[in-house]
Amino acid sequence: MERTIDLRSDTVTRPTEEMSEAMARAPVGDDVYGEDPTVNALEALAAQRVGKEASLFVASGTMGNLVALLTHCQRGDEVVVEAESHTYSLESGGMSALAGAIPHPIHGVRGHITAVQLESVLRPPNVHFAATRLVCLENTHNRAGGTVTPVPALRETCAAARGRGIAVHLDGARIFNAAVALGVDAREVAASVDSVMFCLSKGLSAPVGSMLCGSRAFIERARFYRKMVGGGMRQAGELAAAGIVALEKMVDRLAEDHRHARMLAEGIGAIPGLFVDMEAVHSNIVMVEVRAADLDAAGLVQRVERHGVRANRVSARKLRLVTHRHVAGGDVEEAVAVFRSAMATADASRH
Ligand code: TLP
Repeated sequence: MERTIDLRSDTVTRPTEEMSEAMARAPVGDDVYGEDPTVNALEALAAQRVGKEASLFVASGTMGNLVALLTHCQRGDEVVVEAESHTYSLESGGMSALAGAIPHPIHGVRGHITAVQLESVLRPPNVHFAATRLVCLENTHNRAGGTVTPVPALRETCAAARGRGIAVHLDGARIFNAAVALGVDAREVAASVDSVMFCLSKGLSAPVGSMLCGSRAFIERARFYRKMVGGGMRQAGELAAAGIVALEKMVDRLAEDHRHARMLAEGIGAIPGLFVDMEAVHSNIVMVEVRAADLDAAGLVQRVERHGVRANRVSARKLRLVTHRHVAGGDVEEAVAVFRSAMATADASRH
């Protein structure tokens, strides 16, 4: 069996050797008492990297978004979300089931809720209406294909929200991909939002963990809600040590993942029966539409998997490919060849 080229997600990245070494020698303590020096160091570093006062180490991106919702909202509050956002569509309904919020989904423009779109759905206070407390943005936007929202567009939506006394949370699971793609500091991407969550465990290669960042007062309350959902950790410094390496060493290399994604998109987009919207390829994600009449996304995923290429089906006709540290330039070429032959076989079996 040949080597697998795993394009399902950047979450499959394994820790680097430097991370494993840092984990083995990390000084630890009980973090629920605030006594883990490595967690404290990671929280200070993460806050600084996105320009916020404080941050909180959480088990996952899903937990970070949930804790943000619990901290911003009361039960019954309305949250404006992008209709394809991870928070709304891929977090097991936690927004309603656990935070008690009512989502108001809007189809954004390449994953972004514009200021004009936001203005058009906000209603004046009235006894009939749930109180709109929060807007959730996502940058890069996963389902839109890793699309990046530029800083001025973020700023406009945040200003529209702020003008109505509404807070903004950014699901920045891949905020460093956005920053690298835009050629700006992550602080600029996060500057206009009230809170931001980002993941250490995706392209940055840490084994576990995400950071929720915001003002000192916000993070103090978030710490309470993290405990409530069972996320208080003890000697978590071993995990935090990998997170520190992720932030210090793994950000700049994301540019390589973006180059590979573009190569992959160009190669796959040129295969008859497959379509890639090149305008949407901004970072390390490529969405592929299967346009062949008698093959769907699930069928194509199965076919390429037989040749060692793994992809995720996202809908009947769409599959997702994600580049990361374990995908080299040669792997991209090989993956394109596997897709090409899978489509050619599909074509031949029709005749
Ligand atoms: N996304 C995962 C899957 O859940 C789809 C992936 O493979 O891309 N926000 C965004 C934008 C995300 O893409 C993800 C993970 C999360 C939040 C949740 O992070 P985790 O998986 O750590 O809970």
